[in-house]
Amino acid sequence: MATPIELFIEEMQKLFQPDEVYIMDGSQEEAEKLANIAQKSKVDGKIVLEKLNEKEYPNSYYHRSNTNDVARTEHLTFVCTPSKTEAGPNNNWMDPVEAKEKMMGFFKGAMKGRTMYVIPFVMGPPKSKYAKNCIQVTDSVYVALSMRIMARVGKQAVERIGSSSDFFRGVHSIGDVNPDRRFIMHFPQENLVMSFGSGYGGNALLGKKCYSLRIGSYLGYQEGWLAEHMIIIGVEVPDGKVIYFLGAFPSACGKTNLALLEPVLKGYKVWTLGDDIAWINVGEDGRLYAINPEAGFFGVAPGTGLKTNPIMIKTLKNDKFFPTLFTNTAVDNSDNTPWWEGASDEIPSDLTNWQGQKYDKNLDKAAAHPNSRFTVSIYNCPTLSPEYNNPKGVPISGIIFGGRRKDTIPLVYEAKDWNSGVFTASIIGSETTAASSGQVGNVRRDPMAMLPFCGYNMGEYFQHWINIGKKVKKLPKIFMVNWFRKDENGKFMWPGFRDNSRIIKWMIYRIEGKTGAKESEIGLFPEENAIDLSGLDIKKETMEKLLKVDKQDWKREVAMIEEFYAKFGDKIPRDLRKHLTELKKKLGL
Ligand code: SAT
Ligand code: MN
Repeated sequence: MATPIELFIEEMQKLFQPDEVYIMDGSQEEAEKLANIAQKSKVDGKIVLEKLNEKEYPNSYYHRSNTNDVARTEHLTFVCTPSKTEAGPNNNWMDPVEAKEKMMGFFKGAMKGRTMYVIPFVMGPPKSKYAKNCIQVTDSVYVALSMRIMARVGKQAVERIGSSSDFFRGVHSIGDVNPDRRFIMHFPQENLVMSFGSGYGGNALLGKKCYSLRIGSYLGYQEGWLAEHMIIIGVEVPDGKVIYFLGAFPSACGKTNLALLEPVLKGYKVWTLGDDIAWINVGEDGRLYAINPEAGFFGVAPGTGLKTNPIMIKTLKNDKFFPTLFTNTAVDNSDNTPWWEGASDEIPSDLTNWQGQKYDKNLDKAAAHPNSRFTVSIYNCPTLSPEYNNPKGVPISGIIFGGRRKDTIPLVYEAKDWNSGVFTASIIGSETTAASSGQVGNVRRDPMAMLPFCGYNMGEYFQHWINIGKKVKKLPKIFMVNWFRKDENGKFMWPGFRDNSRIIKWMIYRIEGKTGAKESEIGLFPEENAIDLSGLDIKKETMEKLLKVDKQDWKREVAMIEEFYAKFGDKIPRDLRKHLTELKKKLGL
């Protein structure tokens, strides 16, 4: 008798009518074979992969996408639940029957003349009871290779699934890369995603945002855990102890830099466990434990350099894992290396821009696309935590939330307790960035940095957070940070990057009860001189400004929060409304 996996492949083959079917085993030889195929294939008139300088960037390939396919397309992303309320005002909704019909129209025969790659993968450490089994099909060799980097691809997934039908089904075809025929449809109740018309990470690597966050958050709601848009790090302190943190920031707000941080403070070290997604469970001892479902980094290239993120540069130049991919960066023709703004101070003289033309600094805004990306294995990372594959995950002591705000939000503050922390996270606003198509620089509400990724009604999601808190015996402390506050002249006031370790040190002191805190309208603040500023040239008044609660700013903020909450009607938990009322009272509103 055919297994559910075999039946799924057969069904996909009938639907897509590919010339060939290739089932991935996850081996290095296979990856080399696929990279060779990609160097000979064209999609949309462009060679899929081009080999880069082996000496400078071992195992690395360059990919240029269609210029219309460079970011997530939130307006084409749908959550297809039986009722619209289940998806919530935070999602685009389509009736599941209608959505499937639409997708079937696109999918029928879409792989004629192509190969269908079948990708079995596990999200999470394969020995973990928290890990999940998945199969994706795709007709893009670029997507297949990217999946090998981002997930644990191979036979182990097939073995774990066995004769069960309990696995995620990801159905993807790059189609004709036409934005008019592009949709990313999620069916949480069926553990299924259908995606057509895009090869871009968040739209096409279905194990990532689609499964690990949108479907994952729904599964977590059903099963009593959390799927979050968070980094996982272990911070080693001078006495050798390691304290584990989660950190949630909207896309392109420095998450990856924080995940691979090289602290300026002596005796401190950051161990990396993940830079984008965390699955969080209540462990047997009643603490929160996090695993990283992913196996690689899909990071924004621009701004990544030896000064801002030296460990990522080492990761990208490491030869451990095959392959590493660069997408929509520029290429330095003098030595065939990838280049992006911030890779070096000087702009190389002979660049091909991300669109494939000779770079002209008078004509082009930038040589690399602002959302150009690298895709690299986490095993290449020299600061990879030895706990990365721990099936239990790592015990969490602190959760850091953040956003990109030029004003209003102070450099750091702490929530008084779990529910205040949930409130603080629910009101996050952030300036939009290039990771999603649309305008850059507007402030939009992005609770828990999950607005584009929560697969069900966000009001219920907030309640789920509150409920999880009730199940946990030793709750982590919750902090809010803003590295991006600017002065009157539009200059960043806080140096950021490696100096952010100073803020983390303060958090650890708070967690260990080594320092007190001052009450304010919005939360607990560092006492005078409590942040270690040794060796940093920063004025006392700048620090005061960075830690100020400006009532005028907060008045505007409260109005935006009320507007956002109003969208969810009575789905907003009563406790969060109470927090908002209290905040208004404290601000004298
Ligand atoms: O969604 S992606 O993973 O493609 C990028 C991001 O927004 O973090
Ligand atoms: Mn992300």
